[in-house]
Amino acid sequence: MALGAAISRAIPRRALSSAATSARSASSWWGHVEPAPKDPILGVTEAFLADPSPDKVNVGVGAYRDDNGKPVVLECVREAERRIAGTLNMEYLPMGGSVKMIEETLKLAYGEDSEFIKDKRIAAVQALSGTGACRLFADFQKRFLPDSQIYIPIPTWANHHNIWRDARVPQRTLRYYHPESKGLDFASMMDDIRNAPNGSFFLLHACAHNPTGVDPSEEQWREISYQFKVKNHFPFFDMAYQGFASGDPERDAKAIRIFLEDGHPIGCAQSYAKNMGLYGQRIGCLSILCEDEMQAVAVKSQLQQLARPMYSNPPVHGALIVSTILGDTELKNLWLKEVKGMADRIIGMRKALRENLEKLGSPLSWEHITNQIGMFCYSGLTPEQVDRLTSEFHIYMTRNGRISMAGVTTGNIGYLANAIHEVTTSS
Ligand code: PGU
Repeated sequence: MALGAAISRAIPRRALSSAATSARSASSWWGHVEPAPKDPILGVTEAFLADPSPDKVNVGVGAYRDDNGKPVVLECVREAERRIAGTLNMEYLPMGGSVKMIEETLKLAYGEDSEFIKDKRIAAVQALSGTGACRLFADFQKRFLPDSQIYIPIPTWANHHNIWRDARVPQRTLRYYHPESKGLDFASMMDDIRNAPNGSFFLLHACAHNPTGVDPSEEQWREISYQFKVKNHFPFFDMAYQGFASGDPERDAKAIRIFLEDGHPIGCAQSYAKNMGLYGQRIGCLSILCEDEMQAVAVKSQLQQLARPMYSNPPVHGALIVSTILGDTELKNLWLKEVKGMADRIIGMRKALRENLEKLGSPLSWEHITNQIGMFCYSGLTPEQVDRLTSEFHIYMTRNGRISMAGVTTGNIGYLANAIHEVTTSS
């Protein structure tokens, strides 16, 4: 029964105010609700699933596939699940999540021997994967610095805009990508950092920038960090792909380590969706480096306070998997090997896609496919060319021309290259 109908049956009509009855008849409580636009990334998967073609290829969502195009559960995860099964209870976690999982997770971002961890200067809570960590931070920012804004790189993962919009934090643009060179627009980026009001918040992708696959070099990160210091800006790192850029989680934390060395307070969103393949487990961490332990205790308590009315406490299973793997040397080493394996397969596919396009005699340069890193190739295909790939070849990707290299396999690469060649050389 519709909610409106239920209410009007339960309450005598005369008891309702005339305004309420005239404004909304029983059936029109939600009459003003328009269908939401499709999500630019997850909507691609929906369209892919609905396509009956046997040739269809999904290079939309950033989810790793093996060389047969199948989703992967890492061997370290399987083993952790075997160890967990039947041995532990499923009671609520504390509001801030699993202490053990957080301990191990902070080591990945801040370093195994981080003085900040030892000094208990980091306020950290388990989060609903990377998205939840970003959202919790955005809400925290709004609650405690309500007049602040955030600078967001252009382009970025589309959901960043939704997250800070829903947290009601105004957004400013940080120029990042140079379409002609298909590389970093470092000069404009530095200008925007210099021209922002002192003490601004900036969202930075720690590694494997989504969607461009373009990261600043180590030298450039040092310059960025220096300028942040001069301007007293706050860096918030979204690290959704630690391990996917170089194959080594330690190397992929370099940008964060540079900022830490330079003495910045930082915020950091970590996710195990990609690097442990725990997508649906929704397991991640939000951390904020504070001035001292007392401040960290206060900040953590407020993060928990934000989480409590939203989801009370985070889910337990993913946290158990992560802490089982990272807390055991043998399993951790297996994980590191498997992360490297995933990153290497993607790097191999980049080379192969470029070679395939060059062999087809493409007059265009495809060098950027191998220059870019991480899960995505920002191909430079126009929205119209993407539409043709979908309608004529059943190839699904986001309309910004982003190809999830994780979905490219030896089985589909020839077909994909041919189709890209076709839409970029004929109209
Ligand atoms: N941050 C960045 C930069 C991301 O690319 C993603 C996921 C996330 C955070 C959030 O990941 P969690 O699963 O919440 O940990 N981006 C993927 C996955 C699909 C999506 O849009 O959520 C993508 O394809 O861009």
